[in-house]
Amino acid sequence: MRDGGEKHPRIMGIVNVTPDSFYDGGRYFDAESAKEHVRRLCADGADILDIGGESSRPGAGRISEQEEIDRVCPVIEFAARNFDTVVSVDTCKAKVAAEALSSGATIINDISALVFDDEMAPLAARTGASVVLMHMKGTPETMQDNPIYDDVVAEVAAFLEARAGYATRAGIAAEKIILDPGIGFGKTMEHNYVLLRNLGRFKRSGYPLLVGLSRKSLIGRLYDDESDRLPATIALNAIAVMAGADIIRVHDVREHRLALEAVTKLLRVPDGSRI
Ligand code: HH2
Repeated sequence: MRDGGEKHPRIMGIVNVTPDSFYDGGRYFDAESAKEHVRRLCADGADILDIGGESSRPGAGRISEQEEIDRVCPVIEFAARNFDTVVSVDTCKAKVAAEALSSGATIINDISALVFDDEMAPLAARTGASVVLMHMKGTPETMQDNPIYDDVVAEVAAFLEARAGYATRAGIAAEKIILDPGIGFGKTMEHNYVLLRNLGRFKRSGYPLLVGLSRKSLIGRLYDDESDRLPATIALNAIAVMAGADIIRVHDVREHRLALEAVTKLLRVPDGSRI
């Protein structure tokens, strides 16, 4: 993720082919509007598209593998065929991931960090796909039931390092592994902010770091109006990039692309001073 020591944060644009995602559920549920969204995000400058068919918000309906495949694969194929953008599939199911890879995805974004499906690690090892390993406490159904940690940063870091160890033992190359502290997945608002303040801890393992905080409740609780979440999303993502995030996962690609122009400029000032 580094070029000659200079930072190039990547923007991962979210494509939710779902009826019930917390922010954009239903907006891109039919294949045509999802494809239109892909076109838009590519034109806006997405480096990666993360295409998912099942919402992970607490209380969202679970769907079958076949339904998930039917939702995501036509959109993945469209994105991979028509654009240079890297395509990621947001799934915890190995059968869905296998079909997605055949359709042109090259990253498996597994919010269970290869825990939910034993076939996921061998699949990634066999195919050479990259994997995002994300921390979640419990499952999407249980994760927000009073999450408690003694030390949230140490516990999330230990979990991610253990999962990276599991992945490499399963034959996934170290350079294919990306870590993600899982903002909003089994964390209170306070936990989320503590994790964001301590992103540097996750860089110690040497793997690229992905942060997904776009429009989530850590921001939403501060504002009454849904449309007021974007400025804070951009501000916190800029801070995440300053703290070492290599990939930011966002709904609003154009706005982040514009904001990162200035942030990247700031990061590259060659005067050697620390911020
Ligand atoms: N957040 C969501 C989904 N997938 N993957 C990673 N690696 N990191 C995240 O923080 C992350 C993720 C939830 O956001 P969204 O996709 O917008 O909502 P929903 O799960 O309701 O579809």
